[in-house]
Amino acid sequence: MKKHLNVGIVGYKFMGRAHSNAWKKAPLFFDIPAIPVLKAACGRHQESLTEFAENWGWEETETDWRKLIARPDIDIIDIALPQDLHYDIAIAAARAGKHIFCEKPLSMNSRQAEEMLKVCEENKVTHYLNHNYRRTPAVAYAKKMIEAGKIGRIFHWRCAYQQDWIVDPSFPLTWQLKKETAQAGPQWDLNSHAVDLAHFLVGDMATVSCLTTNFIKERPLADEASVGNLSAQSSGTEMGEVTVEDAALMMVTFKNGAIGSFEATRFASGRKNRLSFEIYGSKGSLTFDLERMNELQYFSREDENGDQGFRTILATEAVHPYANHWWPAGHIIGYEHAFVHSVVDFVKAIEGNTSIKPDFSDGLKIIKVLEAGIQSSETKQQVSL
Ligand code: SOE
Repeated sequence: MKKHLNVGIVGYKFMGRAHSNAWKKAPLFFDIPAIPVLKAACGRHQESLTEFAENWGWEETETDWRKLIARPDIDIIDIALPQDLHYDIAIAAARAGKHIFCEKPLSMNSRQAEEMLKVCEENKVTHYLNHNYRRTPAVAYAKKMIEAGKIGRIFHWRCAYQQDWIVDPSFPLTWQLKKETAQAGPQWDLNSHAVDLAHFLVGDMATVSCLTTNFIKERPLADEASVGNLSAQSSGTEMGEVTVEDAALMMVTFKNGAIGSFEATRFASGRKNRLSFEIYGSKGSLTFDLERMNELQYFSREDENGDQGFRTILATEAVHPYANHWWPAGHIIGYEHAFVHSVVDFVKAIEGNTSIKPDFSDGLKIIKVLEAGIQSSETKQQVSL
């Protein structure tokens, strides 16, 4: 019989559900060295927590994360919470020798991120930061194509992460719109993913220039109980100040000589969760759009001159990372699958005593870029990393 790894999850909303699904599905579709057990779910409100735990098959519940971490039967702490709650839990979990699966963005600032990384390293626990999009087959295949030299020297990275869930001024002031809980707006929430992908596919950055803006300065206060999957209701007519930016535009230089741009917004009407990137190199180009996440567009300068043009790669063949564990070629996969792939690689890393990317060191590097962006937008100066 395979070894079991007991998971304790903290958080039971959007990411709690996405992670629960991943812990359950991973051993069904992948042959992994240990079986994750959905041991205990933790949250503050017993009634909704119990409902969540029963629905997803978590064996037990805890309403205090400190108690969850103190339990000797828990091997992994899964932090499926907003970023203002990561630091204390990650530090305590690492000190207790638990492996950590943490939602992005890593932390509120680089000081916290440095400490989180240090304590994980001191306690030799496996730490993973869930930038799930790296493990989309099409994106993982893009990385392989770049490594195989098919794009050549990269000149341009062009990325836009666009959503539209707060265009309506009556959308309430949820935790994502307050500096004390979110640190920043799309710069943290969305550009953290985009910067992770840029690090993964292009490389480290040298300088950052950034412009941020705020379109709606005040919103009705939120009824906290109603805050769900990017939806929420207001609690009445009382208004509160929006203390994060609504959109961020970054321009960067990479250490390898490439240049890049990042656009992150929650004000792009009609764009629900559109993370798109374009990479232009000396031998060819690649483009990706999360709203068509099974596809990659590839242009090769080495094709016959008359035949040249962007072609669509449907990343569902056995040769595409992770794809052969799911369905026959052409039977597409979705948003939740990358979370499953993350769990698979995380369990392999724990059992193989190796690290997994992105980890807290990658998270720290990302936070430094995001911070440099905010600094640049405030000072109107380019910032060197
Ligand atoms: C909200 O903008 C959000 O849920 C992000 O927080 C996630 O990381 C992203 O994957 C989808 O959008």
